[in-house]
Amino acid sequence: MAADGVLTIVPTYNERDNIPLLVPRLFAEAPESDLLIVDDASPDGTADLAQDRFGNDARLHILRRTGLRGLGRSYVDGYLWALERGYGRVVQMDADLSHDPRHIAALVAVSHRNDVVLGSRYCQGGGVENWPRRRLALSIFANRYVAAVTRLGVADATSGFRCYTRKALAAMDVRSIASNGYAFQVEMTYRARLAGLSIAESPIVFTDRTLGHSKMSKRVIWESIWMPWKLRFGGGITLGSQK
Ligand SMILES: Nc1nc2c(ncn2[C@@H]2O[C@H](COP(=O)(O)OP(=O)(O)OP(=O)(O)O)[C@@H](O)[C@H]2O)c(=O)[nH]1
Ligand SMILES: [Mg+2]
Repeated sequence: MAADGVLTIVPTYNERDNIPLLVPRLFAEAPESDLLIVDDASPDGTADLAQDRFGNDARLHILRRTGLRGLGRSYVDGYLWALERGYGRVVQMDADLSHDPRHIAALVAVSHRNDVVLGSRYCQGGGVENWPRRRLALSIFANRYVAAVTRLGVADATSGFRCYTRKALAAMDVRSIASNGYAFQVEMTYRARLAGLSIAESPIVFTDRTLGHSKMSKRVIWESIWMPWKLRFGGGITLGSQK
């Protein structure tokens, strides 16, 4: 890995249908990027499957988590893994083919001028495909809600397709993040603002998952309702520098 290399982090939980499609697409679209799959001991054997199929590619790394499952904790473990190994940029994306690896190059390019780049569905050129109307309405509402409460000034604060520079991750004190679902992305954006980092949006077209199952839960939705208020009025987030 080059000193200023790119690491793409993909959290997985029961994604054995998607991983065999995603990994080759990702390496084809972003050949310069290493890939870290952060798997939460998926009962369907996602991590073993990834290892068996793609383990001979030196760009692939698998972080196998044990203990309590959690999307937020998985991202944080991935960021720390990247910081420890000296990567210069981290891209993060979902495994379910909602996020198209063809957008990685633009996210990385924009990150040369900005500390944080959000892959945005709700900016010029961005969009959503195949989402049921109800799901789209929920996402648009969620983003307007977050924007009104947090005053972050971004169009897509809940997007999970992003790029962070090393400087950004180090400034955001990621170890202390408590959120887990969509609120995790919002809290990361909020911390970026708090740390005075520059945030840009780059268009992505998001496609609804067709294989595997969503892990969105009631708890995740509740968390995304109250977390923006907590961030604004009682977050008590203080950013210590990390590395
Ligand atoms: N490591 C880890 N990954 C997870 C966990 N929950 C979800 N993921 C992964 O995080 C990504 C996003 O999860 P999804 O279930 O697609 O959630 P979503 O995109 O909000 O929901 P849908 O729009 O319905 O797909 C996928 O790659 C999941 O496999 C978890 O607890 N641990
Ligand atoms: Mg999804």
